[in-house]
Amino acid sequence: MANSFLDRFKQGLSRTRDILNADVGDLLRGRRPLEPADLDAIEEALLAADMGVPAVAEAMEVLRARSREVWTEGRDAMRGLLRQELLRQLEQPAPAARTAARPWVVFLVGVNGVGKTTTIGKLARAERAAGRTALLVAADTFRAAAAEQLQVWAERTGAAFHRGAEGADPSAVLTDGLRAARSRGHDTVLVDTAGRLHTKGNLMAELAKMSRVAAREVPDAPHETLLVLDATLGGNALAQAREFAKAGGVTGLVLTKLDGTAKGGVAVAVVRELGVPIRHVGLGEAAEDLVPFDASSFVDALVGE
Ligand SMILES: Nc1nc2c(ncn2[C@@H]2O[C@H](COP(=O)(O)OP(=O)(O)O)[C@@H](O)[C@H]2O)c(=O)[nH]1
Ligand SMILES: [Mg+2]
Repeated sequence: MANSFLDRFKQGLSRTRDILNADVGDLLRGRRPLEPADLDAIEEALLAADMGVPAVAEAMEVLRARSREVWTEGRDAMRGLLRQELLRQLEQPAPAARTAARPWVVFLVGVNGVGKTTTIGKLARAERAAGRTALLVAADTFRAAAAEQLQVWAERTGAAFHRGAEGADPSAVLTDGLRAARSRGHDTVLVDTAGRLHTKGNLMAELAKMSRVAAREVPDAPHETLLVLDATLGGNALAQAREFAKAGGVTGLVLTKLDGTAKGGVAVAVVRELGVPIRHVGLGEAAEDLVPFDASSFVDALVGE
């Protein structure tokens, strides 16, 4: 099981890992004490993988401090040190475990195109596989096509579906959806939110309002708010993350499109920046291409051989 995650991460992160292995693999293998120029090369490779300046600076401080001695500890000692550093930066307290709350309400937020709707489809599949019923709520009312796309996922995964009219107030659609979930006894409600609004109204204010509305219908809802970030955007995903974090309430991250990007290091940057854990990683467009995040396998896939 653990190995299959590692394999999938490895596959997904192969382009990011290639940067590190091609440019500095020999240095990390540590057959000699590293010179300042070697350390600069390692730093550059980490930045090229989009780990972000603060995370890289912190890791390099440790590598620089120990580079003169650690290589004598044998093959891969430098790599081990880097691995430890990245793991330390990626590890976050685990989110509160799922309670008996029913329905369990999850919001997915993020800008257009990052993969919110697709991720809901993948999560719906996982809910169904776990033997739970799920209702997908199309609160992205900006485009009719958005609701239709979600409906396709509902049909594909055997989940129930709720939508409002195009251009309807997202909070009103949400209220109706949650009432339907309660009366039909659904286990889980997955809420697809808009990355843009019809009105010039502020998206963050709208999302905050939706949270209040949810709490009125279901105690303590939303139980999770997952911010979806597109790994291919690298550092730009970080800027988006900051905006959404300001709106508050983000309990976890989903990092999509890790397959095929060389910017997988952005995982370290966003966790460090927001202080919330990555919950899932998207490794493709199909329903089964969502993997629970595991920091240790992820770091192995990133800096392993
Ligand atoms: N390669 C890849 N594509 C993805 C992934 N997640 C989503 N996509 C694609 O990204 C595009 C936008 O996804 P969508 O769910 O519509 O984004 P939304 O606007 O945030 O709802 C679609 O073409 C998806 O198939 C992923 O993990 N890997
Ligand atoms: Mg969408």
